[in-house]
Amino acid sequence: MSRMNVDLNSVRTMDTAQVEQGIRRILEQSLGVEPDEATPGDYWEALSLLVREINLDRIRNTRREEKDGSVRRVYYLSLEFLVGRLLGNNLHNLGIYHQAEKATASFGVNLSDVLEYETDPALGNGGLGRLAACFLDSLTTLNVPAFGYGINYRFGLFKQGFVGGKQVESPDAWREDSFPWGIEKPKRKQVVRLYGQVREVDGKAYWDDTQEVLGVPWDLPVTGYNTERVNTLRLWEGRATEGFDLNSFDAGRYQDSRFREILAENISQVLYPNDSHPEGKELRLIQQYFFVACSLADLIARYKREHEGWEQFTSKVVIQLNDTHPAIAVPELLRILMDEEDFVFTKALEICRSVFCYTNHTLLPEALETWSQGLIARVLPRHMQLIYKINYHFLHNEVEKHWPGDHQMKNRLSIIEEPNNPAEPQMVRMAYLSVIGSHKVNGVAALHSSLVKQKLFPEFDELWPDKIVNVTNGVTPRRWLANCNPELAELIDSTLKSDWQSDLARLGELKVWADDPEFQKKFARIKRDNKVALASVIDELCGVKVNPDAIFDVQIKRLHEYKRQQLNLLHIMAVYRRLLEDPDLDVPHRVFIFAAKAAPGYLVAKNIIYAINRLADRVNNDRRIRDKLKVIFLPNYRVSLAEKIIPAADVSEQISTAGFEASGTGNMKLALNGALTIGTMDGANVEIAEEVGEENIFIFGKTVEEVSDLRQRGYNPRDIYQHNEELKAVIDWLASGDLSPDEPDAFRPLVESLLDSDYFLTLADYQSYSDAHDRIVKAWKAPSYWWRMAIINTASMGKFSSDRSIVDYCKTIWNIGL
Ligand code: T68
Repeated sequence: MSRMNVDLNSVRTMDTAQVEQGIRRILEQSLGVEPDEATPGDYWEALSLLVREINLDRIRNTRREEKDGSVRRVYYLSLEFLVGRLLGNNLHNLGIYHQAEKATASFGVNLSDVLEYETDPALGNGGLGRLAACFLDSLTTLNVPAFGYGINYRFGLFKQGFVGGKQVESPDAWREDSFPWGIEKPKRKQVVRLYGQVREVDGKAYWDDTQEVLGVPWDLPVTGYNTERVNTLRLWEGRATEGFDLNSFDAGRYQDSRFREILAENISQVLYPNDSHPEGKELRLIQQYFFVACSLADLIARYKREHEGWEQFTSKVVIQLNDTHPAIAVPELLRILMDEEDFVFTKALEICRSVFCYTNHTLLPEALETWSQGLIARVLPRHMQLIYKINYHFLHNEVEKHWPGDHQMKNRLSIIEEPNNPAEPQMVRMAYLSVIGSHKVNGVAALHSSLVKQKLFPEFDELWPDKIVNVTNGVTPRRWLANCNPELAELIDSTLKSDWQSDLARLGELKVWADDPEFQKKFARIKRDNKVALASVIDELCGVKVNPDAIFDVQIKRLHEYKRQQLNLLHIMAVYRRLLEDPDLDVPHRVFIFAAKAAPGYLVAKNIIYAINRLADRVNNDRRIRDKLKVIFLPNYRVSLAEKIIPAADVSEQISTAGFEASGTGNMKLALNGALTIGTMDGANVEIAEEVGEENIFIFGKTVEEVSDLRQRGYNPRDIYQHNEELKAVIDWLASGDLSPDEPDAFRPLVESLLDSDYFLTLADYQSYSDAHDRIVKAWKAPSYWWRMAIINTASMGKFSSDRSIVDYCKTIWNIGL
């Protein structure tokens, strides 16, 4: 039994008076301000410190209960955790949100203003980082003992602004604002070694002459819903080893000690802003090794505090690798077991294989990590030796046994990729290392997992038929419905009278209300209220007034050609032209809302942002179309902005080229909040369509098979351009420079990418996409039909709770009984 026995009735709460007293005490005694002089920021800090006290109590209890070591702990290793703001979420989880609301009101302040004061720790790029945060929430809610391990970056993902419509990036020094959640744990620091060389003496390896840096942990408490358990997210920060190294200084090696300081100080400075884009910097490899080495040393120390010997290690520890970013953990654990604990190689590898599991999040070839052999050999010489050893064992025992004498197969499956050109370096395939070092590999949606088996790792799937499995992603219903959409949560509460927040499948019971005019009215009213709230955010951030009775059509996600914001753009341009041709057109008012950051070095992505902003400028100021169309690009997309957009969305754009979006999780959040999806048969859209029924979703575009057929036949985007009059007109318009008279060639990168290669088949899917939008317009004109669909969408999202994902991981991957 790995769950902690928690008596749910014993979950302690506070009443309003206690919260009020707590706030007053902290204001006066810790912050030194009188309540009547305190700012909303002071209230935020006081309330956060109060919650922190409760969490610290609970974290101690959790640790006490686990001390007997009877449980298997999950260690979730991820370079990214996008946890979002924590105060509101914690108040909800602790069951004291309403008390806090009343307590702050008694001081004359509004809790929602107080919550706005919190900075959003942007320690991730996108879906992968947010998934890690949802999983921590669900692990805790399900009472699974778990740690998240990552890096406490000083600068999170860049802040995005627009200058003249172009993206500009500025650093996000989020920790410079007050952040009471992280607790430094200097006693748990670790020493990490880098560089140096390996000596072998009597068959034993010694890794010497290394540079050392310190990893100091910061702990963030992770609360769950309806549980007293508090798990920990432990984030490492790089520091120089104690003081100034006098020995090196005396020896005249000032350079060395400075080098070490500079290195240590840089390790945890910045999050790499590349989502699914290649990045080959030495510092990134060092970041990966740094947090892996700290985390493994930390979890092994914990294991040793609780157990004698290594016998139980594999039954008490499971380590999930969030993509290949922590893959260096495989040779690191092997190194510890062999060089420090005297295990023989085969036993050590067996242990690795029973504790590691690997989640794949992408099929994009350019996003599959490889490191040059020379770089690893320089930074981590012992690890490079061990990678060769794993590879040799794998190829000469396992591959040889399955495909005797097949040298081509050995080449294909080798962790080391031989270059086509001998002048190029050999590359280490981190995905292969992860597959070979793990006991399970999973994709993140059914379609994606089957493509992982068939296209990415077919030989591994043949060799180990049970290794590759699917766990469809999910989202936490606490943050993504209960907290961000309180009005809808209340309607559901009063309708169902059951705890849907911890059993999301219960939402299914809403289906009987889908045709009820009263229920529809309430559902629609809530959506409208949320749209009014978003309209004021839009006005504040963009200075544009939008009509809350218009269709709010949203595409919010990282900017990438495969996600096809450019398809949305082309279609909006066409809608605008139609309106110019006939301003009396009987169409509903529409607001197209974007939010997305582009990787700073990804020129076409930035070009798409610029084009959308220039179009927005034109459309939003054109009186001829009488406000029938507005285009909004909200700057600086992040978790807290998503929480405002998602409850207000009518239409959810999930329009990636089939076969490219591994899963998507925004698609789940939007449908959960009653938005209708316009989407391709890609990622988890396929499963969403299955759940809501094809009549309640707007599916368009080529399927994976059709995409691959088209490519085989030879795809020429210019054929489509020549034969589709409307599409040709909008592309010509884009190319004409009319939208950017000051810079007539501004959109050439985008136009060229569309007409010359169109790798992501934007043109091929255009007509089908435009037709799907026509179906949306038609549906909107019949409100009872529209709201029926919206309610069915919310009601059908039970499957997409991250609680279900975690239950799946427990059963199929971690061997943890619930
Ligand atoms: C996303 N991946 C998938 N990657 O694109 C999305 N990559 O389909 C899926 O729903 C989500 O993962 C969760 O499974 C990412 O977000 C990254 O952010 C990333 C970061 C660094 C390097 C490569």
